[in-house]
Amino acid sequence: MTTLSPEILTALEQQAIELPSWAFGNSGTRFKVFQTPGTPRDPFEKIADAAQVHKYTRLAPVVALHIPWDKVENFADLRKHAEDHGVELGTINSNTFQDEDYKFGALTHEDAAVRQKAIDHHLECIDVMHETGSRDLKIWLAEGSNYPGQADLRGRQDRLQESLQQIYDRLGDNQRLVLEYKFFEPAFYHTDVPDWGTSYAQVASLGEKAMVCLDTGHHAPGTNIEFIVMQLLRLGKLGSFDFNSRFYADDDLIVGAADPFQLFRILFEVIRGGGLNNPEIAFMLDQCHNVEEKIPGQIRSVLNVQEMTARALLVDRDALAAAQRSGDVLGANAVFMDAFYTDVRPALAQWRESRGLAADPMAAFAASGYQNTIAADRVGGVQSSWGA
Ligand code: AOS
Ligand code: ZN
Ligand code: ZN
Repeated sequence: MTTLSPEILTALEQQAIELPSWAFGNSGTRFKVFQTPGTPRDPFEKIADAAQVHKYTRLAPVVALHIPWDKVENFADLRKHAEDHGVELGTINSNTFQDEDYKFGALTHEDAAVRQKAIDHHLECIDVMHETGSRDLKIWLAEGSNYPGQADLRGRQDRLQESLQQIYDRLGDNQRLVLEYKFFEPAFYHTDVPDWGTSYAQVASLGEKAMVCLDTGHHAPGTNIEFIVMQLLRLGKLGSFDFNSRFYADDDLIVGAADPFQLFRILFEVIRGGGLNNPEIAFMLDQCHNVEEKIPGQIRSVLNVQEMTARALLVDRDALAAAQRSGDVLGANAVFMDAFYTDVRPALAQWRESRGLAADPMAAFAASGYQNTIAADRVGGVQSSWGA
């Protein structure tokens, strides 16, 4: 069995992954939102479910919220509820993509009144952040156009800058704005924040409290995502990840499920760039569990991140650097692949037991009976995110 060094175990001990509240609600394909027994009926129940993931893995101490999906009357109550369950509230995600007024854009809209409405929504999110104790306001914009000529690309970019500036100016001293990019969808011809370069250009001109969010599912097939991770870390502008995996487009499937090697390569660059356990970077999941059970889906996800982190920490960086320096192409590749092919699961299971956790969190959760209890108790779980 591979053993993990004390340095690696210390790094793993500090790992913290942020769970998205919407992963616990029923979400949809374009065709059907399937109902899962026991689905939370309100944000309080989503937090309770998220806390189960942390209970069995000790990897997920923070829950990200979405406004308005997680709007409650009193956010101080929700914060207290989270703390009582051993987790804290994290990133606040805004929503300017489900409103009739935003048909032709929100922060980029030609009409100043619509832009103001979208800006005001973000100011309201900042107010919420003060109550929840959140640091990050995450902005993903569903803005773009479908046909060449439909929109003034340059004008929209200028308006976006002005709108973001107004939001940025409202941030508290310890708050940040993270701007997510996505190359297409829902618009198909152009998107206003399609790539890391655009996000970087926008946040760089805002100031130090603005960063880029990298969603792993938001790139064209074949994109070298770990290169982008490296570059953003190098520039000091990687604010957060939205982890998930994809086969085709923005699939929002379990991180590490489609391409564990890509996750390994990304995490290697995170480590190389000083990003692991760096408080400046939020390691968030952005996933939907449409056909699988949601709590086990999230447990599987954080374990996948942990396993690939452990493997990436196993890369012999001295040997790698020596091979790189001497032009030993295959030697360097072998050092890298040796770590990737190392099965760390037995060592991690043993380590978990030494910390008072179950060796197999998936099995322990299944045996706990929690899923049956919520299925019996909660009737009429609500759809919380994507889909009709
Ligand atoms: C949309 O494609 C993005 O990935 C968003 O980050 C996210 O899924 C949504 O805004 C929920 O907050
Ligand atoms: Zn995302
Ligand atoms: Zn997405």
